[in-house]
Amino acid sequence: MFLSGVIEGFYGPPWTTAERHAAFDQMAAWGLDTYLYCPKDDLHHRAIWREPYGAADVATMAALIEACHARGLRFLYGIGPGLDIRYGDPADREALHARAAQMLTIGIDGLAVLFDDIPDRIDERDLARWGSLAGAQADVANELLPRVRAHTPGARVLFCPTPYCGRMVAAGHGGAGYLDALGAALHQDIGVFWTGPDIVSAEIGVDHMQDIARRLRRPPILWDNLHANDYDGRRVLLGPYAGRPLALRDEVAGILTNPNTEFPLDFMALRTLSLYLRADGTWDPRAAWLAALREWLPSFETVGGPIEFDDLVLLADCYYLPCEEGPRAEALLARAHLALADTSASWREHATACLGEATRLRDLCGRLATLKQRPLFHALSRRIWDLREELDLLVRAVEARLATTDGTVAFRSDFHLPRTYRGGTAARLQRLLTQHPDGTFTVQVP
Ligand code: GDL
Repeated sequence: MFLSGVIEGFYGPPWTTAERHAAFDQMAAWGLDTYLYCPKDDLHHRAIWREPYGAADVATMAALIEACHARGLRFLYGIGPGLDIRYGDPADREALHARAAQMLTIGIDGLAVLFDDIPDRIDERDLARWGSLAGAQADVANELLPRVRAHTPGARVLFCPTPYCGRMVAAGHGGAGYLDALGAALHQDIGVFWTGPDIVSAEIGVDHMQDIARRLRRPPILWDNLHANDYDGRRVLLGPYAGRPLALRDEVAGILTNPNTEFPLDFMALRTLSLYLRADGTWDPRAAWLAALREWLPSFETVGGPIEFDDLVLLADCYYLPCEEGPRAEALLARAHLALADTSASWREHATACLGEATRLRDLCGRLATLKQRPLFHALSRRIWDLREELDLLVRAVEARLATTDGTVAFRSDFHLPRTYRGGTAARLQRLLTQHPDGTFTVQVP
């Protein structure tokens, strides 16, 4: 049975109950069928995985599961014991079974045992017993399967490996031969998550998935981090579901997206995934994206009147995909480069064109502060503040250049002062090491 839907599986503040209900509404309306609850920062998910929920949390979770079921969706619960589990310890096994039983009692449709983002250590005794980390982890999941099914016939058990993408396997994470050992040891009915060639995969090909399926001895379930933004606080990902051919759907046992931490910014991720899953024949991510963006537009009403569709395209192109800006943002960047650095006879033309577009986008960022949907504004606020600051500086720089006769760029801004602008420890560390397009870093000599 193919699973399609959403993973609440990122780092950072978990969604609120109201946001989860809104996610369920969207999923039901758009034909997505599965929600996996596993926010990294629910303490009971990872840090204190042995401790059952208290009465108040149980009531909240039970109501959430009911709300999910009321929309006809499947509710899976994820638990991540890998930070400190002792694989061979019967008490740890019992703790895990007790957690599973508590969640099954309140109605979950399946349990996901997640071993991602943990040290790939295993103690000597466990290694001697199972021969590998993969063998030990598979044994934990295999032991759960009959218990889960005895409690809830038909419930699913899913598994996230410690190396969960091609790059990790190539680096030997989890130990040599991890995937093959897992494929051989894990019960055939247990589904396995996989994120593609990378943790955040710009592209995922059919050949890649077929190779992983062979090694795992089952088609994986794609845990897609394309729209996740928890690894970079300055960005949100509003682009289309892209970089996956339609034929990929036939190579996997499901596709679940783990999107932006801020739920109000996940409309495009969920909507374009749902369009991809239903597409016939060809998949044009940009066309699907433009259609989805039109659906999202009504959410952008401000107290000062509506945002135009074309404005929203420009804004969303600045927050597109992890490895790709949208075309309007690329055009703006190219124009900004010419406006500041071109030395040909036409630099003034470029500078004037750049001023128009940059000013428009800067002012749009300002106008968004009066969005009527305040949670949407709050989710965007810090990011568009950042963008606005940079656009404001760009406008000042271009204006300063236009005021010269020789086109040099050297100016000061009273609104971009040393230390308060681009200051702080993280920003200063960023300036110390410069990364080049091939990935290598060199030291920036001051
Ligand atoms: C990860 C984490 C996930 C996180 C994502 C993006 C998996 C299986 N685990 O490695 O929780 O949100 O990267 O940062 O993807």
